[in-house]
Amino acid sequence: TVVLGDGPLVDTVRAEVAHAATLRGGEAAPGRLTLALLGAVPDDAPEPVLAAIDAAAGAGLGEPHGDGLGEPRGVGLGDPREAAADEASSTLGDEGFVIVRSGTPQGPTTTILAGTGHGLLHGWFHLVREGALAQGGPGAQGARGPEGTSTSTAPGTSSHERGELSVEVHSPAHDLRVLDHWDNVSVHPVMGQVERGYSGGSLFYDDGSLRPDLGKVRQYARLLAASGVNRVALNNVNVGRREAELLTTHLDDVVALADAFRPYGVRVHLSVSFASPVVLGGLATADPADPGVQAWWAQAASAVYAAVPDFGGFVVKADSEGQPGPFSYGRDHADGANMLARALAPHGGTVHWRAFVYDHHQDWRDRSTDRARAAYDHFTPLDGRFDDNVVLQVKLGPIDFQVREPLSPVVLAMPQTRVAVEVQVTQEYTGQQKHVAYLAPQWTDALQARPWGDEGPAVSDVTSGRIRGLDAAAARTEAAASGTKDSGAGAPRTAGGGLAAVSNVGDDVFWTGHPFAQANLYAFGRLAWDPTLTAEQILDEWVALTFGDAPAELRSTVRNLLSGSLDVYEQYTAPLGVGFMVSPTRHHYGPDVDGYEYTAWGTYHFADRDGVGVDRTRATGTGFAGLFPPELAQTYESLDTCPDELLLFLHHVPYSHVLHSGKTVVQHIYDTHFAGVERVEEMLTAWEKVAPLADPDLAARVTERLAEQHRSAVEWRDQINTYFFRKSGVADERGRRIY
Ligand code: BDP
Repeated sequence: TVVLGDGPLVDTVRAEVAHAATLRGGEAAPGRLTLALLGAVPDDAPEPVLAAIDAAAGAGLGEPHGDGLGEPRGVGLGDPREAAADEASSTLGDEGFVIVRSGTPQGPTTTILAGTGHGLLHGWFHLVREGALAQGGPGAQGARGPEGTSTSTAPGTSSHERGELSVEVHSPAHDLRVLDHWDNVSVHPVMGQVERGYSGGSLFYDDGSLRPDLGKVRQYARLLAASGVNRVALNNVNVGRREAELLTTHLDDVVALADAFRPYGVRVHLSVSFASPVVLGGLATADPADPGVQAWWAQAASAVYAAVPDFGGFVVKADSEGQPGPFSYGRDHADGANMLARALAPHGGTVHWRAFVYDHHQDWRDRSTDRARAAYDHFTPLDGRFDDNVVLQVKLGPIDFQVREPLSPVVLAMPQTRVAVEVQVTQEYTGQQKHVAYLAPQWTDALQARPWGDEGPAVSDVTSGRIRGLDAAAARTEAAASGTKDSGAGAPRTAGGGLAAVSNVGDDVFWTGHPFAQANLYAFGRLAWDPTLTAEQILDEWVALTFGDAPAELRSTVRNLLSGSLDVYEQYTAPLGVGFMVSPTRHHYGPDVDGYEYTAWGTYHFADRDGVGVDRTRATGTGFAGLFPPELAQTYESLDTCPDELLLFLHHVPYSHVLHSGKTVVQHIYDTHFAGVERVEEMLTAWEKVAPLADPDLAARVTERLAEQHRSAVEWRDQINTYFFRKSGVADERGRRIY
């Protein structure tokens, strides 16, 4: 293996290559492997390397021309080598890479080229992934060569064959692939060190200060880079005093963390308090229109960039759940976001402005207010007013990271805004890393959905920026006229908002509390890079990378436990998209059907003796169903077409209402809750069989968590079934015991 080029990330690649050589299996690819920066390829490089440059130059992403292999070298004006390298560089961008494989009489050769060390690093990890799949895929046979792995059709990926050469060009669909840490520097009296953290303490902070040894953070950077994440926000969106000070008096902490992440190309961001000019700067106001406030932020941004030149930008939770914001000064959220954006713009920074804005003091008796539509009502009137370096970060669902919600309609309604979708990798509402819940299917369903109809663009075309600025309906008509399916594909790519996620990692020895929850972190990174992957493909990769050396029986059991685990969780918890029903006192863990029903938080199910569910129709409810593109709005509005799994999110129905499945609502509740517990019991049995094959510490942890999952699933089943039995008075038609 040869690595050509210089620079910090190239050194990282060299170190990775050297490390791999010490491992069993050693080489990441069979035969001869060259990794090279485009600018570092010598004129007398071997033929496949030279061919790779031409290939990258010719393979325009998204719109490959010709066979993707470009014109033969030597055609054109000027120095053809340099011209080809330049063209290849611009095709590949900051993080892309090209892989060329060829057979030579001396054996197979693999060449990876990139314009940057970052691209080279991604190329290396790509090979490692393929190698793991080849050696230790989850299938019982355990052998799937790279040729057996499916080729993705990601927006940034193209692959071509010509003669002896096979060429793949890869680049990420999203430039911004951000993991938000809800870590507190000082331990919060209620939330602790990490808000909604289920993996021990923070990797970064310990009881009020930065950890002196950041060795684990460096390993974490490697884990993130190998998964596809390229940005990390270092502190909680609920910004306390000590956390706010990261921007000023404790900037050294940020410098140290940025140094730990940098070798793997991960850039750091900070959550900031909108009130910083008052709280930290001693000004009398934080009004975004005030020139003194603007000057304060400009100065703060300059100081950060002087210390951390590759700083990413700010994350802001404003006017939400007690956080300060522009509303206090009679300004709107475009005024607030743009003020910060202008402070960052000279340095190339981005503002991630969260759309999670709602009134958490609403009156539960007032059925005309609906938390599900709050973000839409606040933000869609502002479309077109945000500066180019503002990303509006919208939670996947309109309420709050529940196991089942429709997509937030805000994502689809702001064509002139860079929109990011935010998911929760930390399992706040999905079992808190005590329950197995592989979340990728939820994310792929949402990102791959085509809300404007089958001929229209996918949701990930919005987050990647491929349909930004396009009227989606027009894009769809255009696609129909030209006979193409994916109308996003031909559109020029603009800066998209990307994806963001709340991290599930802490200082736990398995990183994520439940060892299997690592799969969620990995899946987020992979989907942020390529949102067209399937949840099952990603699971195969994760199992191969994590359990590659283990016996096939263990690998396939782990895979089976994870696959479908979200369905199991959904079966024994809140039914049919109704959401919440969680315990407020146990921080959203475990059942409490009426826990939020008579509070101000806006999360209701309206169960009474006759029926259950929230009427969000246009005809008789809050009108939320009407906020979607027309066909989807119609689907949701009508009881005839509303998908069963979202029924109670969108409609209030009698218990006797018959679902598309043929069951009544109440019988569905009984059946799924019994079935969910049975499936957990099957999981327990399956795990018991293979646990002796696993590392003893890991086996012990998984065994302990599965036992807790079972206990909790039984609790859920009994409380939910009893509740609905007592409310409705309808007996289980199969006569099972309900307490
Ligand atoms: C809720 C969490 C809360 C977060 C909030 C947010 O319970 O801890 O602060 O989301 O996203 O789901 O800001």
